[in-house]
Amino acid sequence: MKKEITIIGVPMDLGQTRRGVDMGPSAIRYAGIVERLEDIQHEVQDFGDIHIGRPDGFQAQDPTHNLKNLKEVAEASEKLADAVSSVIAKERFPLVLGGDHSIAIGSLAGIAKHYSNLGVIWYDAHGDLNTAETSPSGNIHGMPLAASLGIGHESLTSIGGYMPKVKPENIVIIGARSLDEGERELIKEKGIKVYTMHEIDRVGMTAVMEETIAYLKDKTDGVHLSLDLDGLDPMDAPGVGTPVLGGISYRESHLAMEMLAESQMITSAEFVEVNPILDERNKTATVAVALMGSLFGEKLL
Ligand code: HAR
Ligand code: MN
Ligand code: MN
Ligand code: MN
Repeated sequence: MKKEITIIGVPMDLGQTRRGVDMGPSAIRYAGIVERLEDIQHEVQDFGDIHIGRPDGFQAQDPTHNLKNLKEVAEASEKLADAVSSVIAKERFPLVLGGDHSIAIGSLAGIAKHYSNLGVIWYDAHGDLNTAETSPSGNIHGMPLAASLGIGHESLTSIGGYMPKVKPENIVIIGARSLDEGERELIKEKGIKVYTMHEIDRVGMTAVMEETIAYLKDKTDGVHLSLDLDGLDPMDAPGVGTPVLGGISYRESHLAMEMLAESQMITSAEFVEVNPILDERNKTATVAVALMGSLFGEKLL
């Protein structure tokens, strides 16, 4: 089915400390995302990039918290939320290109107000469920899912002027293999559904996706896919800032995207953490584009 898609680039690198991930949107465009989606008959509009302010190097870290670049991340999140929301208001499909994963705070703030029960699929090696208190790094890209649940610093939970964006029972995490202690506790406390690499190895991606789709189908009125390229194995997606051994393969990911396409349940998506400086000949952006092709219904025959 033909979709009207609007691409929004978010050249954000302030949610973590490795330079280069701000070039992710360019790398994904260079790998041919617009042509790829047009080839399968979608109507694609490229909104361009959200402007990301640079941190004021003369400003000392706020002594009341350990959150790096909090002000700049919060400002960018508000801008992104407005942009995403206006795309949905025009009944177009928002496809957000990162940038580090902190951008999900803004994406979800813009998306969730259009739904009464938004589902979220978090495809990632990490849980991104930290707060200032549990984070080992102070990096906000390790916190967006917690912030979207309304947990964490008020500057992050209140983006868009409301909270929470998503309910714990409407979340599915897929690919987890690096969780901090506080994240494990939160997963148990909130009863969040998680398919770690163990379950993917054990029952296979087909069963994981069938279960995920069945779990979200009836209780949600829209589902956002937040795909962190580090969910994939570093062999297939080397251009990421925090690679973790033993991830989901390209083939499994491709299958997962095809099953989501068949389900017709995805109403918004973001692809994040592509870092071309750490990449091998734009491989990770190329993988991201291939996965977007599958997500939007590309077929072999
Ligand atoms: N859990 C660690 C932290 O919070 C590492 C997070 C790395 N995050 C991402 N996003 N790449 O998934 O610092
Ligand atoms: Mn992530
Ligand atoms: Mn990750
Ligand atoms: Mn296939």
